[in-house]
Amino acid sequence: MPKQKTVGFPWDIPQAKPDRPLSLAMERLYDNYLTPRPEDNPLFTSFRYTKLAGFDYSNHDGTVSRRDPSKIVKVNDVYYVWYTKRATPTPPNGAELCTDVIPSTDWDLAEIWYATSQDGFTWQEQGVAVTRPNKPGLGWRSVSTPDILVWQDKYYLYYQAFMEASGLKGDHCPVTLSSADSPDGPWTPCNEIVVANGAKDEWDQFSIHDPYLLVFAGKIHLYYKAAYGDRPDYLVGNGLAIAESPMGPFVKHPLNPIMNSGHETCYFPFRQGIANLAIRNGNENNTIQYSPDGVNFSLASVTSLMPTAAGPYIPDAFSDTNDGAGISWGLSHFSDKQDPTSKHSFLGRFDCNLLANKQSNELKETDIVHNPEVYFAQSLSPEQIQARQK
Ligand code: AAL
Repeated sequence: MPKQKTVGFPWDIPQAKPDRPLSLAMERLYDNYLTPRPEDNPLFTSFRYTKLAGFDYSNHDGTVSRRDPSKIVKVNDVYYVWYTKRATPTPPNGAELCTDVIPSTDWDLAEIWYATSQDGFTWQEQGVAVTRPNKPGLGWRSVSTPDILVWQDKYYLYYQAFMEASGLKGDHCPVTLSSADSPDGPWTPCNEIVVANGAKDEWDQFSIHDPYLLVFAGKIHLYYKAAYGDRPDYLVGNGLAIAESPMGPFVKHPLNPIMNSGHETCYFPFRQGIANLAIRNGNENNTIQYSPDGVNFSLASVTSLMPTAAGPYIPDAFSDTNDGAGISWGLSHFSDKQDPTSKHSFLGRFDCNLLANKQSNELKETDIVHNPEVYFAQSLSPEQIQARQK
């Protein structure tokens, strides 16, 4: 029997946009998202987190911090990750009280270390990759927030090079690189700024943060983050600089900023284009976005509890693929800021389901139930309670 045409919106969810007047929200459902149900959307995921084995944090007393992991690469069946490591006599003490050995922020007086793993859960710290040069060398105060590029069989670590304690004037730094023939080093610093801060009064005049490397459309794409405007009224955005070889020149895209939201950068090849996790900060915080050209991004899904400073395992980050496979796990950091006497960060693993050829329905949950303590951790201060009781 032919189905009777309903007057109201149909019960069987139409997979394609139905030919009928639609509310703005329903127009958007079909225009903005790959599928009407997030559960069916390859660019929607929920996240799961697992603690890592193998790292020592000095009883989490704040003197040891590991944060801002790079993307993960696999070489000869071994996973590699690079990250900011701080090992200082005290936790960060703020810009006013910092000295040559006491850090201002969690990423001050840091070095770049690396670790390897066979399974992504248990890691072995292998040692330092990039140390701080003597003053006034680039990054003498701190080297942090690395990412890796593999290009023509050579390895390149890009990272933030601080020439003053972070927090003195802001979080100001440019980006430099070190290169090596093997992921185990030794790393040779290029001793040059490879992505310079913007000109005076431009949005990225003070900081080029979170360099993040992919090879796309035959060229090296370096995504980065900068915050513009005076704190606390600042806006965080991402920029793109493109080069034909690792030392540059990196040409900033004329449309920068290319993302209006998102703190630490996280991009990966997806099908013909590039996908992005917009994490922390901005109107489009907690979204996953997609761009066919690596420049112009649109919303692909909205999610929650995203990994901070995500560094995913990306098998095809540098293969200039036209058929990006997506991601299913990586490392992120967790910052313990509650107690100022033990402030530090530690690495953990996230799992997700952002595979282009979705093989399972796992990790496609929209209704994430949190432990009540997660809510009460966001408590009002005693002063705020008092003000509301008046
Ligand atoms: C991070 C990153 C950059 C900033 C600081 C350390 O989350 O955005 O690396 O400079 O915070």
